[in-house]
Amino acid sequence: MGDSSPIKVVFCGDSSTGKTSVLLNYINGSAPKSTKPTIAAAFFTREVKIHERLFDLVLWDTAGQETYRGLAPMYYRGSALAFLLFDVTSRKTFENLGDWIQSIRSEAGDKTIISIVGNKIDIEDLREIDTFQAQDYATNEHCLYFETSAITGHGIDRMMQISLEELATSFIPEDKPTPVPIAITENPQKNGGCC
Ligand SMILES: Nc1nc2c(ncn2[C@@H]2O[C@H](COP(=O)(O)OP(=O)(O)OP(=O)(O)O)[C@@H](O)[C@H]2O)c(=O)[nH]1
Ligand SMILES: [Mg+2]
Repeated sequence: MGDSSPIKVVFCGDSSTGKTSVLLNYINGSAPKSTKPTIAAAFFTREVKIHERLFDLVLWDTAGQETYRGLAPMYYRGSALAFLLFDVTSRKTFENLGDWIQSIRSEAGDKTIISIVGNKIDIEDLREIDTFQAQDYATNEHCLYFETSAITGHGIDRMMQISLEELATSFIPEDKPTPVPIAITENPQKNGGCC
C-alpha cells in the first residue's frame, strides 16, 4: 500500500477511441479482441513507485458515449492526470479534443496534467491525423502527446511512465533530493467497479 492518498487518473475522450482497451492493456499486458462501450465508468487500482515512494493509482475509465457525457466531469474532479484519447483514424475524434480539454480544465483545474493520446496507430493505412499535427496541437494546449496501439501494446508503457514522471515533478511534493526513474510494480491489482 502506498503511504499517501491515492492519485486519481482519468481516461477520457470520444467513444470508441480505445480508452478501455488501452487501460486493459496497461493493467493486463494485452487488450481484449473486442470490447463493449463502457457504461458510466469503471476503475482499476495499481501501485507504482515514484521517487522511491509508493503511490496508489486509481485509474478511472470513463464512458465516451454521448448519453454519459454529463457524468464525465464528476470523474475529473480531483484528478492529477488525465489521458485524453483520440483515434488517429478518425478526424472527428481529434476535432473534439478542444471540448474535452475545456471540460477537464474547468472541473479538475489547470494543474491537472493532460496527456493527449493518439490511439490505433496499428491501422496506419487509415490514419487521418499525422503525428506532427497532433504533437503541435498538444504543445499549443500545454499537453503531453503520445501515440499508442492497444492491439500491439505499442507506446502504452512509455505513455504511462513519462506522464507519471511529469506528475512526480509537478504535482507530488518533492521530499527526496534525487529523482529516480519510476518502477512499475508486478502483479497489479484489478478492481473493476462501477458507480
Ligand atoms: N485496431 C485497433 N483497434 C482498437 C484499438 N484500441 C481499441 N480498438 C478497438 O476499438 C473499439 C473501441 O474500443 P474501446 O476500448 O471499447 O473504446 P472506448 O474508448 O473505451 O469506448 P467507450 O467505452 O464507448 O467510451 C473496439 O473494437 C476495440 O477493439 C487499437 O489500438 N487498434
Ligand atoms: Mg470504454
